[in-house]
Amino acid sequence: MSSNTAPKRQDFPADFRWGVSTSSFQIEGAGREDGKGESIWDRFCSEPGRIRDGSNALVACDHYHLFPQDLDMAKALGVNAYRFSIAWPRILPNGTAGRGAVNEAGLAFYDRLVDGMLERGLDPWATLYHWDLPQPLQEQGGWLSRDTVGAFLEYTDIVTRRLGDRVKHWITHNEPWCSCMMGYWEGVHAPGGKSLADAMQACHHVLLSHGQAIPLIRKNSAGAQVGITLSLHPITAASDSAEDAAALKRHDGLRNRWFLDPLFGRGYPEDTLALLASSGNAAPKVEAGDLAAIATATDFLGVNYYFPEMVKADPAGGPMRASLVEREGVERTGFGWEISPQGLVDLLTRIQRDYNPAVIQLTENGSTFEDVLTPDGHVHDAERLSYLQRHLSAVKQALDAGVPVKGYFAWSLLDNFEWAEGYLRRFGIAYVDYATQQRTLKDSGLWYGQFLNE
Ligand code: IFM
Repeated sequence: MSSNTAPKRQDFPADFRWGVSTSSFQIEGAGREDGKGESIWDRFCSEPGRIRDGSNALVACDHYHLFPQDLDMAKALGVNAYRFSIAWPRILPNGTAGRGAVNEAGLAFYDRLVDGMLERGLDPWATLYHWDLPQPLQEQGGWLSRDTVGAFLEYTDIVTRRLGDRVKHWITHNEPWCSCMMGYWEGVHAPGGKSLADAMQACHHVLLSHGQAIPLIRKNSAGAQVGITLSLHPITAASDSAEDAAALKRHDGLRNRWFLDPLFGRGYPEDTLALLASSGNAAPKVEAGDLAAIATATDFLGVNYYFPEMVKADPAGGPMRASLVEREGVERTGFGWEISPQGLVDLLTRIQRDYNPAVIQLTENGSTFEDVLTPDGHVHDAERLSYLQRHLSAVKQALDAGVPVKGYFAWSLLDNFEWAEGYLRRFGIAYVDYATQQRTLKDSGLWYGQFLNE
């Protein structure tokens, strides 16, 4: 199938999982309702200059109240799976049960949400951590503190005991790169840290909490499938030079292998560890048994794909920096991210070749453009539609090449709060009018529905 031809559902295996993806902080709103505690993102939003449009997510898409209509829309699209995340501060406003009661109203909300999915024939895919750490835990060090691993296990135990009878797909963490590197090193995400060493320590604790949570989830949710979702990138070098090849290896080490290697039982990559050691002693502290825990077997690897990267050597940039090359003449999304369906094929085949996971779930893929709700009541998002079609064709290509991709989740069902960009970026296949909370399926969403129902 050429990547220019619209794909057809029948081209995919009958048991392929079709979904949409969302996250708690980005859509729920109800930021101060029913006992929900403050998260690091609530705090980050309240700090001047952090969010580009000065907004916050206290209301967002008001999904907390409007979820029945959102689930109706997902059902009408014809998806059979719905990915969502649980807001830890809704369950444990103080972060841990030891320092405050479990918030029954928070658990009851996720009961209603999950039951709503099941009533509509949508398989619930729950992510336990999509970045909204309770602020009280941040005040104890956040992911820099090993105690947060214990707090995560406590939270996981409470949630999976409550929902584990109905939720049978669990994702421990969404994109540790973003929560740790953007949050503790680049300073552009909560909690706004600026230290590479901190980011690496945070990352280690996140991965450790993933590994230690797996047996707990399996105990509380009989027959559940458990995995982690990573944001991964295919990376190429700007030239054939040895310097650019070295830059590629360095960049890939931190971006991709740092996560994949330990999850697949190889420990942290030696070359990246050496670079970290020479970069202000930035390698994380790892205790005996940690790497074995991180390598605990999972049922699937969640992959989020958005864009490829190209790097060239940058002698002035310090050992961890390979400078990114902005390729000219390529298509880009509204965010400036390069559009490359071929990049998805390359990424998936590389993961299979190098790590051979039994199952890959494409847990996010999507794009942002300047959408306009026109007077005819439509959003003619031709670029997103084309992006979606071409990436589905890429998935098919990867399947044909023998990659075990078993599901595709479009990011996202709704336009939503796009972190440091606030509401300036619309990733939804449904447009949200934030003033009225009206949802309108964009042309891309209408097409996804036709594709799924044909
Ligand atoms: O909105 C985010 C999501 O929370 C995590 N993956 C990438 C998306 C687009 O930036």
